[in-house]
Amino acid sequence: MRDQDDGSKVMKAVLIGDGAVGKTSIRRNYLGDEFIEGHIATIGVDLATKRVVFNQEVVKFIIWDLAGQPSFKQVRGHYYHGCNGIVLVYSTVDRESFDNASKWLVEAYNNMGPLPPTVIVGNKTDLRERKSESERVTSDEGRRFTEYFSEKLGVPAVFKETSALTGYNVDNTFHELLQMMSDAQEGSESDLFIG
Ligand SMILES: Nc1nc2c(ncn2[C@@H]2O[C@H](COP(=O)(O)OP(=O)(O)OP(=O)(O)O)[C@@H](O)[C@H]2O)c(=O)[nH]1
Ligand SMILES: [Mg+2]
Repeated sequence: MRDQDDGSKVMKAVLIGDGAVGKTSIRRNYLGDEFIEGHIATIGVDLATKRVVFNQEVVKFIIWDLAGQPSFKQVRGHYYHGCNGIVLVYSTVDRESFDNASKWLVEAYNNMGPLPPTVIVGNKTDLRERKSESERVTSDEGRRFTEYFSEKLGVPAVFKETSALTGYNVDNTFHELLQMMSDAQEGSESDLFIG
């Protein structure tokens, strides 16, 4: 898709996952905004846009940062449409948020149909050391879940661990998503060409 104003390429992604796992914090870090200590729950949805140079082309990257609380389910439904990438976040120190990851994929599927390229993100790695083993979600668990989901549904997916506090792996996460989104777009354009 192209921006109507300046003709640059537009890529749209959606940030999903349980409340308080750090979606907004990751997004803010990516945009260069400072870290906020307290949890200010997103109300419905926040929109972020960033101009990135990707493969020597200026891309307008639009990120819909959705509220994780169950009460916003209906509102969220509207924002999945037209997105060609997903960042699904859980907290590596909140096992319930990891257990809920597949529910988020179901919600995405119900609103989008076959899923676009997805990054599964285990956030808050800076806090993991302080937690007991039973509370921590390990890297292996995150990786296995990602592989399982990717194979089962035939969706391009990668696994990343991040800290929105230190910024660890945040740029890399969005960069890989853009790469996968761009690959998928090229794939579908060549399908059209062949077909
Ligand atoms: N230590 C640490 N705290 C984090 C990290 N990411 C987020 N937090 C904290 O976790 C809380 C929730 O972060 P948010 O980014 O608001 O979470 P959210 O997923 O956007 O939550 P909703 O908007 O309610 O869905 C805040 O108090 C953040 O400061 C991280 O990587 N490390
Ligand atoms: Mg939020």
